[in-house]
Amino acid sequence: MKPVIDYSIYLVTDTVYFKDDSIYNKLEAALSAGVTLLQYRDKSAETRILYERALKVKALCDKYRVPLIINDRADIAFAVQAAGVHLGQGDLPPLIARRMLGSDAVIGVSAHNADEALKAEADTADYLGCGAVYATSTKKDTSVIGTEGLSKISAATKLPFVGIGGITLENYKAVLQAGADGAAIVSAILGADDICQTVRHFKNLALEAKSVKI
Ligand code: TZP
Ligand code: MG
Repeated sequence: MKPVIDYSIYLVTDTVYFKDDSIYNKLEAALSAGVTLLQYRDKSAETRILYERALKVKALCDKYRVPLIINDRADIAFAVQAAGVHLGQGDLPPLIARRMLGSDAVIGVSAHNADEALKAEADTADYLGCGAVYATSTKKDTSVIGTEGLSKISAATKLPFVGIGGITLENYKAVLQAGADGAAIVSAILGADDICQTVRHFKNLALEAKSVKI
């Protein structure tokens, strides 16, 4: 069965945090404090290293019963039995990843506008990652779509979607108010002095936003 996913606090990793093994303590802190979904994203490691790191991240996710998504690589997702894969516009087509991973796999697609969102929906994507919402030093080769861009995607698609790019405790609620089901976050969590406290803070904001919606 396809897992039910809570997209509200979607932690995404970045290669810079894999310089040493302290990343695993950081991820465990974030998972223990209530991250709802985790993406292992590591753009420059060799395949064997990617596989070994993904296995470690998978063990942590399993401990906290949080689904794991692998960035770019359907083969690594299959190898570590992750919940699914996240694909950019230049990665494998979603339908091919679906054929590789099966109907229960969670397939996410990066969409920068309504056309890409509708194409991903037709290609059986389960969710969209939309951004960059705000400028970010974590990924410089991307354009900024703002919360206006999120609202346009929200109007165009029925798929759940998360905002990504420059999302912090200060602007998280604006992302949810633009229609997003959650936020994909790198540096505001992994770069925080107190990761547990930061994730709890995001959690409180998510709960507040939910109670306003109801
Ligand atoms: N895709 C669009 S922006 C981004 C990615 C992977 C990086 C987000 O990182 P941060 O540190 O949360 O801005
Ligand atoms: Mg990619």
